Amino acid sequence: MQEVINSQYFIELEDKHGAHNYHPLPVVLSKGEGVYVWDVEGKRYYDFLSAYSAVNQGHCHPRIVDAMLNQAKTLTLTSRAFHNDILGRYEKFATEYFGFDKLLPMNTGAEAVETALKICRKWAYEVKGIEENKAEIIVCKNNFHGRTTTIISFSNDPVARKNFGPYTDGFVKIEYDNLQALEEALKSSKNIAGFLVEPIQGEAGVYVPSEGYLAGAKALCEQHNVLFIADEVQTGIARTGRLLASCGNCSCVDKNCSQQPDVKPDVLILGKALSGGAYPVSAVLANNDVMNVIKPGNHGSTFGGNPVAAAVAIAALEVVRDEKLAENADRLGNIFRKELGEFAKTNDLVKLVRGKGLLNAIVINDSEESETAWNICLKLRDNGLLAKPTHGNIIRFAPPLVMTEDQLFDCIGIIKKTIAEFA
Ligand code: IF1
Repeated sequence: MQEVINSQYFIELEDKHGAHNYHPLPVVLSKGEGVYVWDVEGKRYYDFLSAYSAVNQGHCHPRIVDAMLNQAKTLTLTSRAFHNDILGRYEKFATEYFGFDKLLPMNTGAEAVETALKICRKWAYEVKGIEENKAEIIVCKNNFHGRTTTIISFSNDPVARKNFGPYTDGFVKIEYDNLQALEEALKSSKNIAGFLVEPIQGEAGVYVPSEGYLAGAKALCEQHNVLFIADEVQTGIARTGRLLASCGNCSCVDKNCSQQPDVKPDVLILGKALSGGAYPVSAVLANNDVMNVIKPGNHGSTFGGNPVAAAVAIAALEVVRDEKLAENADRLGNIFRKELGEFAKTNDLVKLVRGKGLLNAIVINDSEESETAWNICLKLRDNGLLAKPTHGNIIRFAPPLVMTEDQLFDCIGIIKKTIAEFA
């Protein structure tokens, strides 16, 4: 008997031989190009997750793939025990691009967050003068910053943290989007070293804070000599319609762009789209007064800043700039929220649509524990569009930023039709 090689076959392989640490939508992909992915049966879908905003530049972008292949044929890894001829070029390019003195290269988002926390603590002891082992970092309720032991120590998601203790000390949790809570926390202790924040809370359900929150938070941090640490792993690199969601260093429209007040983080954390999804590349950026606390031996990674990562990241950032992806995300995002906002008024199932740029979510009129969002995502899949719930009642919509207006209207049609039919 011949074995049938279909989607079910690959799902069973993973089920049998892989750890069960995910609950994927039942679809098995084997090819991607731009805004599209194909399953093993050859069915084409619009990708409305973009690998959690890693594939902002679109699947298999030829410029990024070429950069990766060329570098892979030349030199893949030296470790940081030796210099190589591309890391410095990448560091110069990326620091100028984002407007910081220095960059520390890592691989995954969680590693970059860990790096930022270590830099912040060391700065607290060596520059701010906090007593050893007393530094505290303020974080927000319902945060998502990754999966390491320290990061889950300050998560409040029971699924992410239960039975992984003992946890790392030194974190103070406050309500997100609440400047008064931040001010109280800053005043409550002289040992506060930093404030770690997502400019938009992704996992919490694409929660966009009030206008002025980030600028207000930055000002409070400055007043208290505390580092403002922006986790832009998900929101960064054009996703929200600007180069960075937090930062006034905006390359999306022009230098006089006034969409948001200038907020320049003291420490900027990037990942995901820094490689366009081609390769794990993350980084922490800061100015010399902060980054110079890191000395040889304090921190590192075998693969961090490797030649392939450096080549890929340069190409990925060039694509964002040359193809004006921030502007496109801004323009298409406005269309998306307008269209689905109007639809929500006529449909009882959709409560609201929210987001910024092409990081959006719809909230379904059902409980957080319901399976409605999941079931809608199954129907969206059947209709050729892949999205994933963030909670039982919230669906995130984050397509690649290379989408055209025609494609977007096609997708809006699929989403409206699917939800209208879902009764
Ligand atoms: C998973 C969410 C997205 C992040 C922010 C750091 C990291 C992430 C703001 C860590 C990672 C991912 C990881 C992914 C699910 C996911 C996610 F749903 F959990 F919230 F994107 F929306 N900071 N986010 O969002 O980066 O170490 O994964 O490279 O499968 O856990 P990483």
